[in-house]
Amino acid sequence: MKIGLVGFAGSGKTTVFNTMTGLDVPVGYGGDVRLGTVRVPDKRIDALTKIFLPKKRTYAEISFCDVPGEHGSHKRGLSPRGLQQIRDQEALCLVLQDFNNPALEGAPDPLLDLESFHTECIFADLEIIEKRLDRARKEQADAHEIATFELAQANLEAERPLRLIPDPDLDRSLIKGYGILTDRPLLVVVNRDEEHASNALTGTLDARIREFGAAGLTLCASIEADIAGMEPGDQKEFLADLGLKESALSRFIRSAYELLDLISFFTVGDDEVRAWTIRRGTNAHRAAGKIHSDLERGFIRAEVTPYEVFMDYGSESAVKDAGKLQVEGKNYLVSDGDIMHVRFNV
Ligand SMILES: Nc1nc2c(ncn2[C@@H]2O[C@H](COP(=O)(O)OP(=O)(O)OP(=O)(O)O)[C@@H](O)[C@H]2O)c(=O)[nH]1
Ligand SMILES: [Mg+2]
Repeated sequence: MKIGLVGFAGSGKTTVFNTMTGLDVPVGYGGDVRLGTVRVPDKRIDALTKIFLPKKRTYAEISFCDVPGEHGSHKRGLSPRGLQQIRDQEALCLVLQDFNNPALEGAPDPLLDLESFHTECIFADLEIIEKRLDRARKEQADAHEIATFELAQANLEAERPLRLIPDPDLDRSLIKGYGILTDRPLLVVVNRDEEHASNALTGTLDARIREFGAAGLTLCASIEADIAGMEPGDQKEFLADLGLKESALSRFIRSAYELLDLISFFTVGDDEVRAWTIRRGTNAHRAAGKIHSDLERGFIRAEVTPYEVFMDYGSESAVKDAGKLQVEGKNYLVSDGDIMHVRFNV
């Protein structure tokens, strides 16, 4: 999954990037666009690895793209370059400054920044949609296409992010590929001073985040970045001192999976134990295609064991002997933690 870190100058994006990736990119002012990848920790993969002793173990991955803010302008906003960078990301993470940054003028105002970001994205999308609509009308495109763009336009004019429109109402296949920002899942990270890091989100800020169909998370990125750079043993201790049970990365991943409605299924064997990320509601046929297109094309059946069942019996043969192996067809909806073997023929 590709997540773009966006936000206004000095909001702490690079610090969040360091927190998530454990890297040590210089913070403070601008810099280059950076990419970093993290493994999605999963205890189930560790447990399966102990049983199968595979040559390779593969976790799910999230890649972060850190986009520098727009400096030097009197108005707080996103740069055209910044907007361009985030268009090809699958999800956006907006970092809001809610700490005193001595390099910036004035007091932090995360609500104002959230509203400005929202407005900027609405206008950027409206520009694209209106162009498409004009062209579709000129070229006398079919009525469905025109209606789709009109629906998008009407929502944007009412300042409603497109992500709020449920799937059956908006034909997303027609707006895909145009880099529409308000249709991207949005995670809002409220970046706070140490003392307020663990306070819950409340009030208008919380309400607006929900109204935009986004998920919110609070943290103190500068402290968490320091912790992320430590040995795993020390990390727990420092987190406990802050009154936190989990690292920012774990909390972030959990929110992201929830927001995007993602689940994991596993493939196991002597060669590799591997986690695959899919949307909840994906059927076995399409999940097989995630592993390899041949598996989707030649799909015969999926042999499925839920992770917990597998752990109860301890081996695939024991699961089979107990009659607990599920044999499923194309339309089976894959569940989180399913261990899948796809039988296929091409
Ligand atoms: N007190 C405090 N300072 C922070 C926090 N997060 C970042 N900072 C500081 O704020 C300054 C800016 O942080 P960056 O991470 O570089 O911000 P940025 O959003 O990447 O900035 P640009 O890329 O220039 O737009 C740095 O001096 C950080 O150390 C935080 O949670 N609390
Ligand atoms: Mg930066």
